[in-house]
Amino acid sequence: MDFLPNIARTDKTLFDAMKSELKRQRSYIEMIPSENFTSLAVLEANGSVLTNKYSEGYPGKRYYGGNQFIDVVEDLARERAKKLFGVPNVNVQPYSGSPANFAVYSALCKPGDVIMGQNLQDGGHLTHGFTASMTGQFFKSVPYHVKPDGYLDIDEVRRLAVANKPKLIWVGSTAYTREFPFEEFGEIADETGAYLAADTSHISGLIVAGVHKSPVEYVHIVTTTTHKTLRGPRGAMIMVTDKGLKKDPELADKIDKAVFPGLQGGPHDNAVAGIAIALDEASKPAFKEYAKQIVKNAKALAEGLSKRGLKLVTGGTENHMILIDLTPFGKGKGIFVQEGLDAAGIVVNKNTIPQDPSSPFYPSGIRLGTPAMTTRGLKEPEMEQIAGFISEVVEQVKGYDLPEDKEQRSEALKKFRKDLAANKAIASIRERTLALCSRFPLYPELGNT
Ligand code: DSN
Repeated sequence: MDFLPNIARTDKTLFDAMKSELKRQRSYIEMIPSENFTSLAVLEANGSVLTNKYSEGYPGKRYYGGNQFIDVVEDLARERAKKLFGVPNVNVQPYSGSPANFAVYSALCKPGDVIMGQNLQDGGHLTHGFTASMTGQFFKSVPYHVKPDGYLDIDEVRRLAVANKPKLIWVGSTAYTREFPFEEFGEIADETGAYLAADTSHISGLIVAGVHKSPVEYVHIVTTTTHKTLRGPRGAMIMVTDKGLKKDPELADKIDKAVFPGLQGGPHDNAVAGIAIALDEASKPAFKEYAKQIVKNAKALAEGLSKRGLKLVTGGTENHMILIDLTPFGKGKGIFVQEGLDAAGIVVNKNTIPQDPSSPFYPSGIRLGTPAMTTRGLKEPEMEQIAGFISEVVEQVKGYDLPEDKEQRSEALKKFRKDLAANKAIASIRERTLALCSRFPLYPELGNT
């Protein structure tokens, strides 16, 4: 199969960038927990003629003609999601996770209403009420936190909910390495009359495979992106549960209206087709094995890092993710470790940790995840090897400090990057990460780069 033959012919500059991206994906150890490698079938759907169609509305009720086949596609995606997650209603049209979450607010809240979500530095998502997000500006956000041991402080959640009577409570995060206590959140929502929405973006693949508890029984709404552990195209879904319909029989209608016409125009039907494929793939026994391996790999990586003396938030993991706390080496070290790892061939993201002494742009943690490399076939022995690489890189860069002064900071980073390019230990790790990647080919069908 030729790689992008038409782009190669018509747009050389763009083609070169896209080909280089394929090469990068193949030759780096991808450890960003929210990324994955979709199947070729999902890629095909995303690049298909479905991108040409406008289909505002929902199956059977469209504003434009010519949607008889788009209806089939969207119904397939909706029915597969209902079956896989065990919910009565699904909207597959949100463009991505943030718009999906915003649709939930639009359906349930008025500006100024009280909402609760996990604090950003404690692992929560921007759209769960962080000040820099519109969700923290349009609504009165009451964030809850994790305890000093890194686990969710469910007593605080209860206390804050009783005191503030929120309209909506979010459970779910982007940087939390333990199972969510959905049942207790459900009780708190019931006691206080709040709607409860689970944002399972990171863990949906684990949930449908049965390796993480499902929130469906306990919450009114579930939102999820489709491109993380679920391994589909970029997109999102909003699901309404039986419990949600019991609380509010109009809930599914409210969600549908909030997505369209409330917030969006025409759905991205090419993405909806990709979601249908990903959901079918996720229903297969092989996906269960894949999801189990994601968690086994994360545990193996966590053990490998801990035994090398690296401190992990909560001391380990129960899902696909690990959060390294770099504060034993000083504050704001995330950027040095992220860039050091990148130079060594391992892609991660710097991340805040609970009570981070630094800032979100220069945080003191590193977030790692195993979904993408598990797709490539890596198992526990390779995780042990990667833990070794990470620990070697941390040794190389932990002595660099981030000056407080902005100008000095940019000079310090320049010098750090120059040092990194000349660092022989990092170059030796890069050779080993390249060798590891070459043992687990990615998209061989797309030909040589
Ligand atoms: N950017 C996503 C993540 O990395 O978790 C969340 O929006």
